[in-house]
Amino acid sequence: MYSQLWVEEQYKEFLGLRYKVDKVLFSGKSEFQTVDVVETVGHGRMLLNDGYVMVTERDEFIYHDMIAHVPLFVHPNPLKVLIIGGGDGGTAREVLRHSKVESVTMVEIDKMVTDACIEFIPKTAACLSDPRVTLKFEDGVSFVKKTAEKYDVILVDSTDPIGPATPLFNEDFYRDVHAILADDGIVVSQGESTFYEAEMQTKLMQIKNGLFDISMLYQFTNSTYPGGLWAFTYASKGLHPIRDFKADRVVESGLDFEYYNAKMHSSAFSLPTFVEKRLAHLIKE
Ligand code: AG3
Repeated sequence: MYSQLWVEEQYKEFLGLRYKVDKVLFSGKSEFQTVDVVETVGHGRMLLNDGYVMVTERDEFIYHDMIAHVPLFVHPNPLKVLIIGGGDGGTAREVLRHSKVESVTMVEIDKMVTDACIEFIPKTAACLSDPRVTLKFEDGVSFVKKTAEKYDVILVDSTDPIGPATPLFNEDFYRDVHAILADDGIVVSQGESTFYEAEMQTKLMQIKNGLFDISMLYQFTNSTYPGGLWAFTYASKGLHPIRDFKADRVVESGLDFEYYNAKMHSSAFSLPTFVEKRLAHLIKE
């Protein structure tokens, strides 16, 4: 008898993505959302928040390479990095590979997510014991409002704009992010499905266009997010992701990547025509 247990992400009431499950490792309900970790047959361990796939061991490297290395190879001296969300630890893991980085502050609203990942997905979460990491289990929205610190790079590694992440897609939040970003700072945010979340993605671009000197979008593919095609938004107070990118730094870093490389860095900003048509007026470069 083989297992007949499947997990399905239901998306937008018209799409379902199913994965065969070997074993349920953790199921909990925090005050913010449901948190599940399952061992899948085809994608390794998988974290779901409110039934939405956040991370699978098999392909998380794509998302985490692209959220972290694009800004960190553009910024000439990224010493202080702030991560909003990112409770699974994958983003922090990639940031920490940059030896220049002196401190990583991660503000995750839901301790249950991080605890479950530390226990069941060490591939992403083991890095959180690094002495350069400060973990804060609190609301990212109020953190950016009250902190007196400034950050060189801010990464908004959020879930979809439902549940606890909803305010992370609002202008108020980005006004505060802009205020705590150093003068040459960069902010990269989870930018949703280019294909299915056009409205939300456009809204995020509008917000960033209004607040930052540079505002762009770059894409990657991830087989376990609905539609496969997904995006990050890039905004900065001046640093341009391609003009200010020194490809030699990637080689000089001595780091080895599974997805990211210097060509991928620049090409990710090339947008398909249907996306360019929708966003051209909001891209500021
Ligand atoms: N952040 C969530 C990306 C959005 C996934 N959406 C979905 N499956 N409907 C990923 C966190 C990785 N650190």
